[in-house]
Amino acid sequence: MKIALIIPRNGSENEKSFYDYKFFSKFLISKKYFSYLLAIPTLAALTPPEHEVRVFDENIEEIDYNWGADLAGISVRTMFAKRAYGIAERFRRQGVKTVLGGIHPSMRPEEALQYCDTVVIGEAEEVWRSVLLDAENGALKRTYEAGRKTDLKACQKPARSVLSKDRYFSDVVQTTKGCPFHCEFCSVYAYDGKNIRSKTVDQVIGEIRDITASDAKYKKKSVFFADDNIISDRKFARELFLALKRYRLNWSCQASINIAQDDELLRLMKDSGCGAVLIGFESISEKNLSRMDKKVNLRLDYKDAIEKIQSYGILVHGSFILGYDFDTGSAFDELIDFIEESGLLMPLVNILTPFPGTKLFSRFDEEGRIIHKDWSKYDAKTVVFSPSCMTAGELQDGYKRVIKRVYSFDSIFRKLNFYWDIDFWKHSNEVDPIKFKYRLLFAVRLSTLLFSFKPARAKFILKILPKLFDRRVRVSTILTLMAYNDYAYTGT
Ligand code: B12
Ligand code: SF4
Repeated sequence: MKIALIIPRNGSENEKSFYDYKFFSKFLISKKYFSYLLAIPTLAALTPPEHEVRVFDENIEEIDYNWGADLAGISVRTMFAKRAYGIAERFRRQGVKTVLGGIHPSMRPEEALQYCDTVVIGEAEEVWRSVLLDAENGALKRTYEAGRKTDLKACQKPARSVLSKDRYFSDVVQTTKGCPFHCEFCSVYAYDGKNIRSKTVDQVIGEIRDITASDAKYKKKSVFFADDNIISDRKFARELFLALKRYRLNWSCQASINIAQDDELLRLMKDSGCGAVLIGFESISEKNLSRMDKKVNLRLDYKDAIEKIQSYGILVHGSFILGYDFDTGSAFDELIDFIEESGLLMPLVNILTPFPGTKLFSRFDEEGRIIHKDWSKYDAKTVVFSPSCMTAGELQDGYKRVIKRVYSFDSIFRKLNFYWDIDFWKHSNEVDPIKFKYRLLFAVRLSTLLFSFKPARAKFILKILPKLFDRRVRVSTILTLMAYNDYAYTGT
């Protein structure tokens, strides 16, 4: 069979978000995206070789509906479920069998079945071959669901060779699945289970070897570890970090805040190339944290934790949620003050979103607080529920105010100077110095933006230009921050 594996567009063409990389593409004059969905090369690896597989990632290319696919497999998260359903319907109209999988259809199979032939509920590993066999025999069932969780140690390597690798900034590797906690807003424990399952270190290194070998032209490979908490199994994490050291990666990950208490792990992380860690701080209100059931955050002082982790040269991307039940009108200024005082360079600020399958979704649904189920707006930047202590409009405006403040050019410039003064990227600059020619190219391209009628940006560029040839400055950091500013100030 000819099998099309599809990543639906995340957001509309004109919309912007923290994650869309539209600013990057425009700046670099080449359409690139942050990364692919790991489910796609995972499915490709599970597909027997007699089939022909082609990947269409709408974030970087158009889908060729005339390719002649016999079957289309579409990976679906809530924020692009609406788009995925549209794609499935179009394929179906052309007589192509359509299979939807991923977290959203798994949480709402009845809904998804209205738009496709088959839904795979949960992980693909145990059922994908049966799906393909049944499709070949014209006997596709409506749903497939594995009877047990996948043993990651028995998994094959994702087939990344099917991807247009040069169109992504970062590779994605997953080492563990599952989470023992039960945060109210999160679907991970419900989907991936409460037990931590991990690959072997050798399996992960096998993937890293493929990644580093296939793109030898890039001196340093950028890898994002798609674990919910890279330190959930500390023994495994320790062994992994030791093994990663020789691959000269520039990697980032997600971890729980208590990483700050483990100096040995922090040192191993840094030594093996970790440049940044995303930490779900979620809220600075203890009442909210208790309501969320995010107990791990209650035990530590956030500012101390940030300082400690960053003292190892690992940048903390703090992630926050606005709109939880105890957030009142003062929550916005409090969060701005916290971010500015702690110097977080790239905070991720989200609006609370009740994703299907979470305890939060059930609670809000019972309380009649879900405003609508237009999944395209379940993007963590749009209010889709009625907050407790303010109106939906106040929450939306407050969110906008927070991101505008923390990503104002004044704030960015102040924070950058702080990080340059302490030579924060010293280690990265030693092991992976930025060539003069790249700094020059960056400066030239940046200068062209001086004429785009954005006075605040032009002022920022004029202040930044003389700094670009300072060895302490990483140009990619500046570009990311400019992209965040561009998003924060969209529509104003
Ligand atoms: C890595 C990650 C990110 C990365 C993105 C990198 C990337 N390109 O994926 C970053 C950090 C940028 C990110 C950001 C966000 N994320 Co995120 N992220 C994850 C994470 C931790 C891992 C995803 C992953 O790679 N899994 C590994 C693959 C192999 O697993 P999988 O996709 O589930 O695929 C398996 C099955 O689902 C199934 N399957 C999947 N697709 C298909 C298709 C077919 C045809 C079939 C048969 C089977 C199948 O088989 C696969 C193999 O077992 C998940 C949590 C998780 N544990 O999954 C959250 C998760 C996907 N993120 C989530 C959210 C909400 C966000 C954010 C809004 C931020 C936030 N507030 O948490 C932003 C939104 C970004 C955006 N606009 O796209 C939610 C999505 C909820 C939902 N219902 O859609 C999740 C589930 C976490 C959660 N809190 O509940 N995220
Ligand atoms: S938010 Fe993090 S700690 Fe909480 S349940 Fe989800 S993955 Fe686990």
